[in-house]
Amino acid sequence: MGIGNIADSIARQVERAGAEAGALFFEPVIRLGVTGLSRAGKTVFITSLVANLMDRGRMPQLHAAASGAIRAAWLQPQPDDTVPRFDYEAHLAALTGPTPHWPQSTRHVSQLRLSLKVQPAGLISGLGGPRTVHLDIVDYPGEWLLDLGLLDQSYAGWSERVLARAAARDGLAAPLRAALDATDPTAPFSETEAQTLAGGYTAYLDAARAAGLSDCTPGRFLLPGEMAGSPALTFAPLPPPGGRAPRGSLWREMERRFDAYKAQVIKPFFRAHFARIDRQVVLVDALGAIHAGPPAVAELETAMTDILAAFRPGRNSWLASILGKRVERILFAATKADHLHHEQHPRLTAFMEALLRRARDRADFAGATTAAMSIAALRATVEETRPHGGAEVGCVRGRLLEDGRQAAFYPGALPEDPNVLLAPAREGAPRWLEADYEIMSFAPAPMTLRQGEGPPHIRLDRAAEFLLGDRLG
Ligand SMILES: Nc1nc2c(ncn2[C@@H]2O[C@H](COP(=O)(O)OP(=O)(O)OP(=O)(O)O)[C@@H](O)[C@H]2O)c(=O)[nH]1
Ligand SMILES: [Mg+2]
Repeated sequence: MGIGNIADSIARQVERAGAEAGALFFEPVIRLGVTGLSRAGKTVFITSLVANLMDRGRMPQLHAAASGAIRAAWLQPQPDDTVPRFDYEAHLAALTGPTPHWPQSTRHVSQLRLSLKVQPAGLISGLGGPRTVHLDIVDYPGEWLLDLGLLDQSYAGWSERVLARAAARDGLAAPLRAALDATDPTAPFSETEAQTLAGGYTAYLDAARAAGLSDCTPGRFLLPGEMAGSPALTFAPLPPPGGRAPRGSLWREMERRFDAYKAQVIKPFFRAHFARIDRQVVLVDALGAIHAGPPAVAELETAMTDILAAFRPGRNSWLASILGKRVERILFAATKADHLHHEQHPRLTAFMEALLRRARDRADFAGATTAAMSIAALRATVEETRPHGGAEVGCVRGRLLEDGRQAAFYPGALPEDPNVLLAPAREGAPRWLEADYEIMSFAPAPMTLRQGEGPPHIRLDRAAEFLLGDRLG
């Protein structure tokens, strides 16, 4: 028997053994968490990623796709029976149908399993035959990560912090403050009053979020899901009672509900979903924050620091005790980069890096590899160059969301040095002095997808390579 035949024969045996053992015992699972604050682009990201992993023609920078190592990709029932399935088909139909539109906002955690048949190239790795790698994608709101910070706060401490912040948000918090001024925390508890106060506090959080502000705890107030109206979600911060509040008072019941929120809302989420994640992408609408102004950028920086705290095991002893494994890779992606001509993308990435630097400097990611990128999960624009103020500037053109008209758009030049944005934000400037940064909402462009191609994107393939590439080789 020649060397080649021996190799073939071994290969066949290994293949058979591998197929049997593989089917029975070992099919690796990658659990990819996708998070970001509300409207950051999570649903569009997951939909386009899955579509582009199934039809890989637009994924040249994902090596396993370009080399042909990924032989097939298909959706499977997910392993977690009690988590809602990510509604991939409906979201894809929205984005790529005859009248393309953005998907609905998401109210809860959801999950999807994509299975990949992978046949690595090369003699040694080829011996084992194709193997199946399962990719479990979990979509969850970044606001829920912010809640981690509540675990080591008392109700009194949380109330004080929240009300101090509300005091700095003049106009937004006026109705809430008026309601609280008229409230006696030591008065006997009444459900009607609790509901009114919780409603007022939620309205304040909604207004803060609409103004582009990021710090909006408790995260579940904005996205209550099936828990809407339950006592654990019906509380609000109160001014200090001045001494120990009596039993049966408003303060004591609010305090009890705050503790119930921690035990029955926050902890179960971290245990069931967060603790099992291997790879994480944090999506950030950096352009939206820049457009909203320095206060929004300042809040975004704070929120990112708080979000990153969740990836810092050891800081929170409860979290450290439930973590089954470490998150190995974390990608911070500025989304919606198709609002900018590509010549500006490096500046957006530099802004992302600067935004995260403080948080990263403080965080010990325990060996996790991190990266920052600018991406568009679904490219809704094309680029063009136009005269503007005596020079040629790079614009983008697309279909406007409000009236469907085609329009070219120049968002303003992002500074080369991100500190031009971060310094005024940190110093509390109310608005940008130097420039204005516009933003326009584009609708997804009508498209005819060619055989084997997923929806158009910007650097989704690089994002996938960073997040998954090493496990698909
Ligand atoms: N131009 C452009 N807009 C995008 C892109 N991704 C998201 N958007 C815009 O951002 C909005 C929010 O995107 P989603 O994917 O629904 O965001 P999300 O994080 O799932 O939002 P919630 O479920 O509400 O938390 C969309 O409705 C689009 O207007 C993109 O790649 N390009
Ligand atoms: Mg969503």
